[in-house]
Amino acid sequence: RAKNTAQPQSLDSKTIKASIVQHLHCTLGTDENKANNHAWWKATCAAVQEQVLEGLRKTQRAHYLNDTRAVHYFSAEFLMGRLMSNNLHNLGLFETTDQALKELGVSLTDIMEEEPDMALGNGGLGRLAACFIDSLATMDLPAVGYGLHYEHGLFRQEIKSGAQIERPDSWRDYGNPWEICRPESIQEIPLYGYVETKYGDKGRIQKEWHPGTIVKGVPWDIPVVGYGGKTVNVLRLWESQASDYFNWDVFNAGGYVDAQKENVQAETISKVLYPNDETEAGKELRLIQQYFFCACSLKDIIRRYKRAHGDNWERFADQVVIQLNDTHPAIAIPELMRILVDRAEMDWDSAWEICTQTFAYTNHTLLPEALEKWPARMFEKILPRHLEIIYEINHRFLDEVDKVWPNDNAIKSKLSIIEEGNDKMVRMGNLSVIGSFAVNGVAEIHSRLVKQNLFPEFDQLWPGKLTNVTNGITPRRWLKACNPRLSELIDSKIGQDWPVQLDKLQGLADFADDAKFQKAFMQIKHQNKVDLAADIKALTGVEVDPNAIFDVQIKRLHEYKRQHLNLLHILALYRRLLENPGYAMTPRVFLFGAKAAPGYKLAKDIIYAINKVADKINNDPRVNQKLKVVFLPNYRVSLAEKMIPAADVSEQISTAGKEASGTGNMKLALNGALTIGTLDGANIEIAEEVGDDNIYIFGLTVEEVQALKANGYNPYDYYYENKELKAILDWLETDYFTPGKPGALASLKHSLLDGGDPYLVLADFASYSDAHKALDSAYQDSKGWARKAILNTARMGKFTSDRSIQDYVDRIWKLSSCKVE
Ligand code: DL6
Repeated sequence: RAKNTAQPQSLDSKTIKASIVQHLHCTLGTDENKANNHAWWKATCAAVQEQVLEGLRKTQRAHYLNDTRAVHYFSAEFLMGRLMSNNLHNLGLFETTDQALKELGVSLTDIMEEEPDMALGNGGLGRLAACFIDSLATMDLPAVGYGLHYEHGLFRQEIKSGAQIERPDSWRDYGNPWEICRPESIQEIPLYGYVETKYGDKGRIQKEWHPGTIVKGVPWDIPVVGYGGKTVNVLRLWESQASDYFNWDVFNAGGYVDAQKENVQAETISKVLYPNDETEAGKELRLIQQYFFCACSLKDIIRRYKRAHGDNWERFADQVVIQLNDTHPAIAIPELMRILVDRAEMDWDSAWEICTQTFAYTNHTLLPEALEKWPARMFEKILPRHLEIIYEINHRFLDEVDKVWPNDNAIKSKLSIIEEGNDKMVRMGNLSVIGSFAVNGVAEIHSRLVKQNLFPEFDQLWPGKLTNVTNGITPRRWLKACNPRLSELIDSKIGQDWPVQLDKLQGLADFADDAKFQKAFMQIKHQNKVDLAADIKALTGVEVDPNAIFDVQIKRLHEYKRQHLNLLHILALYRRLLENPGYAMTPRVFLFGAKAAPGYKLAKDIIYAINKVADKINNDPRVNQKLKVVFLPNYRVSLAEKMIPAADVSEQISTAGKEASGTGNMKLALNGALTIGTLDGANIEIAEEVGDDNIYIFGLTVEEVQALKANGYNPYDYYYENKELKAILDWLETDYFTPGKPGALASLKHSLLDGGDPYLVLADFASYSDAHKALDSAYQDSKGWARKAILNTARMGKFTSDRSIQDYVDRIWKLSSCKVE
């Protein structure tokens, strides 16, 4: 098992201080008297980056000299967040830099707030990619992350009168100190045009793609520092620019304005991240984005391969493994085929052999609306040669299917890459399975459902190809850096290895009943809550009591994640308190953080409803000593880092079978929050680890959900049977929460009744409410609660992303680590 036990390197504070000041003077052209926090932040980044680049140079040399096999992680999203604290911790320079800055009269905590989040992702899928590249570097594994250098990441969310407003995100307006432009590795990428068929030697049919345009891919490298600071890998992100060749042509013909138009069109490709989580818009630009970054990345990989192996392709699949993060990069499969067959003039079978030994694919969702399909006519226009190649892959694949299921047209049409119909579609999921040597889901239950429900025939056809790798999170960011108080306490009990050997947290279980340790653990939780309460006040003006239970639901807003189930329960508590002011409950603060896709009307309605209910409750003196609701705007990685250490309760309440894994569930439990959750995604594995006494499981199981739906689910049954539920839903139609605007929250009620309640919110309500009652009474027993919280932290070892990466290495990638001295 690849393990990094290296202790972080040391540099004294005097040296760091001198370097920061030097950069303040010579890089930023200012001085100690004039510099504001932003300048100090930049100067500190520059000083840290010197160390980072030294590590990068050594790593690249070691990988080159050892001619290592490497994994190439293709992902349309990398949700990196801020890098300064992460880099300082991983280099082992956090305390020294803190000290150096103190001596200069500057606060490290304050200047870290200057860093904009690098939000080049929507949610779980993008953040997983960020955790994975951290683990890869920490475990000294040769790896490159490949993606898009979006000019604008995920939109900034503002809340105006309760409603979400989207504002553009500008994460690199004043330059990003961590990235390095590499003009020496620019690639040119063809698009559009037509395909010419030629006859070559010995009657060989030769296809030549005559592109209609060419765009330039400019690489930006973000160094990824492993914990211990030895291996520094690269995240290479491609920015699109107009190709010089085309510009000059038009320009010379006197078309200055047209040349500018070309510029704008080309630059549009990497302009903005699509803000849809779990759904695909089917937009031409999105397909171009996908092709653009895959084509650039493949060229980059091949250039590097050829430097070591010349034109001999035989070792390609030994040296290169490409992991497709969902189907977004699936177009890389026909692109590699095109390169091998059309450019390297390889025969089809040899090319296909290389391809199917190179790619592996991770599935992240079962939601039908998120399974990508592209209209064949769109392909034909943008990537005409790729469409031909896909047809050929499909034709040969269906011949294989016919051997197993002779003359079975139903199976053929189900497994085909092409969905027939008036508007033929290319199914990227099927293409990914067919073109890969391994396919994995992201939690046990999800992988089982991928096999049983999504791709059962593929599983029959290729036994063993479909597998599971349960997700994980990096404990460096999600405990060590974000929760320094708890990290220090853990260090004092079990030593300092746990960030790279998370199983060691088990050692904390010995102290779960130790009164002194319980006190220290819960005092830290309290202090983190005090800090968060101050942030909440600053961000929203709402005052919350750190003695209340902090109950947190933070994730993208989606019906399947059921923030509205949480809201219905809040309304139930509100009603109970109004009807019975003595209603026994521990004071509770419900905290939400969530962005809705801009075009997802009901998701935005739910945000509006949460805010309106929050306004009413927070200003109702009859209840606001016991109940508060806060929606924190602009949920993002850096806000998660503040909320997670302060959470007592973690809401993981998706409809069973819908959340592939979840990773927020892992982060919260690691920081000592107790989960209230359904038997869905990784919740099931978390429950197995922490034990039934230390988690609050409720609701229908996957099988029960399926049975209920099969028998004809009628939400009205629950509405009429449960008086409380009926009263709450009816309440939403009045103007109680939106004075003067009756019906402003009614869409929620309608989706749950006339809309058929597709995610079974009403069916799970009673069980959810009971679980909350049990949780509330458990909190009354402060020692019992402390024990549960400690055991959650102690038993989360499985969920380090180092374990996930080790699983990929052992079962899929077959990589070896390469030490960097
Ligand atoms: O695997 C990472 C993450 C899971 O933890 C979430 O459960 C899942 O919803 C998310 N999936 C997506 C799907 N996007 N697409 N396509 O973000 O992946």
